Amino acid sequence: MAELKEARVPDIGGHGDVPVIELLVKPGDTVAKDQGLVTLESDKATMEVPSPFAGVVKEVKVKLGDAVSEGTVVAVIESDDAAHAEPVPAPPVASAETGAKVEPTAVAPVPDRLAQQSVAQAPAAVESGAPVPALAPVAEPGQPGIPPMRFEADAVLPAKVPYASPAVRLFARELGVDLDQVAGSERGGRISKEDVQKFVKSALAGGGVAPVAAAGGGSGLNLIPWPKVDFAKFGAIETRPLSRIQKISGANLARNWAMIPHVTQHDDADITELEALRVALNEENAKAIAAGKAGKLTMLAFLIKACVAALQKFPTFNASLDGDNLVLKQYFHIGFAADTPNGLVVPVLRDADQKGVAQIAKEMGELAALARDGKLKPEQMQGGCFTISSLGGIGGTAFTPIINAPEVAILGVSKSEMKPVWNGEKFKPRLMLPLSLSYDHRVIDGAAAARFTTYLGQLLADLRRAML
Ligand code: CAO
Repeated sequence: MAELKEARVPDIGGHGDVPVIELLVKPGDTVAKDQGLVTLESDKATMEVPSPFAGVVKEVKVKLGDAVSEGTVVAVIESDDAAHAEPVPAPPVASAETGAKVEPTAVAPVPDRLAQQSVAQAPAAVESGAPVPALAPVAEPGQPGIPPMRFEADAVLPAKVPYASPAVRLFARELGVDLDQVAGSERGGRISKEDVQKFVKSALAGGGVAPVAAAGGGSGLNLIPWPKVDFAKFGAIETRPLSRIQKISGANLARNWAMIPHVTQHDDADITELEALRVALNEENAKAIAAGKAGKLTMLAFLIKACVAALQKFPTFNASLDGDNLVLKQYFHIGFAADTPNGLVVPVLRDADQKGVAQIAKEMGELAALARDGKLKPEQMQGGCFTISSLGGIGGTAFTPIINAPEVAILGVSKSEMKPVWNGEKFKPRLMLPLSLSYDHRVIDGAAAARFTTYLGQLLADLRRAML
């Protein structure tokens, strides 16, 4: 007799308010006992919440970004224990990907299924807005005492997600190996550590490279391993672990730098009048700002407004590569790089085209505060179309920002400075703002980039142009 039962978060080692980073099931799905329902991410690891019983998912009670603790209900499952409780050994099933017959394999008991995974894997995808691949079962096949369970590769592995344990994924990541390129020798095409080692040996011997699939097609990187140096041999050292954010953003930055052909176009914008207007408006509103009734207008808020106008004029900058297609977005969500004690994050300000500068400045202040406190939700870092990275409050004359894939351009802003500018008759002191626009040369050519920065400069010199 079927009955509705609640699946709750089990003991997760005392962690509380752990965010849900992935939903592994949806209403209507049939789940086996111990099958993952959602993935959680603590400071140190990701883990799946297993279903305590077999049945059909009636309701998923959490959504992406929700914070859960031990006992939180994640799903309601219609359980028919008579029908589902004892998974029976299943006949081999065909893998849709390979067409090969896949033998039934085993899954680990509940504690082992709380799979510890490198934080650099799934969260990186969360931050970039990409879908997070489901975790593969982590138990070694043939482990004693574990009942065999039907393994349906399609159900467990989304298309093209290589089948490997978290430990093997971490190992491959450390060596810079793309698991998509490694043939798995174990049952069901599962990739072992030895498979990765073999792949690296073969690549080093010239028998093959470790190509990295690019968004716009495919390209190959034939990298030698990272140098291993015993620094202590040369003097005193201190070893500090990277923060979680540093690991995530580092992996994203390395991929973007390696896979996107970057070019950076530099220009200076005359913001003499704009800065005078900004200062005047802030003075007018000084009392309201001091009382917390109005937000301070920041240069970055004006820049966002000007960038939206430039993106509207040059739509290929508000686009993403998707295989052989360019996806042109009709919305304008702008990311801005924020420096936090734990590292770089990019909050996204939504629908900037529909907001005034004061509203943009207010929302940016709120997002920057959340970023500094480490309280940004995943959805507040997703969906960006174009990013601005401002180092203007710190210093410098120019830099090369790295594109935030799958976006195709990013604007770097350095410190404005009074400079003598020739007006055709004489030098006049003008406040000049250095702009550094990095763009994906597969999508944008140099002439378009020069037109974009020139137009942006004209807008910043006279924002009335944005109304035309
Ligand atoms: N030129 C000169 N001065 C500037 C300026 C510019 N381009 N931009 C800002 N300033 C000045 C402001 O006038 C302000 O000065 P006052 O306090 O005297 O008024 C001060 O710098 C702070 O400016 P702000 O409050 O407007 O903040 P911001 O817009 O500069 O920065 C934020 C906000 C969230 C972007 C910032 O805190 C930050 O994190 N910056 C670093 C981003 C980063 O790390 N980028 C690199 C990514 S790649 O590693």
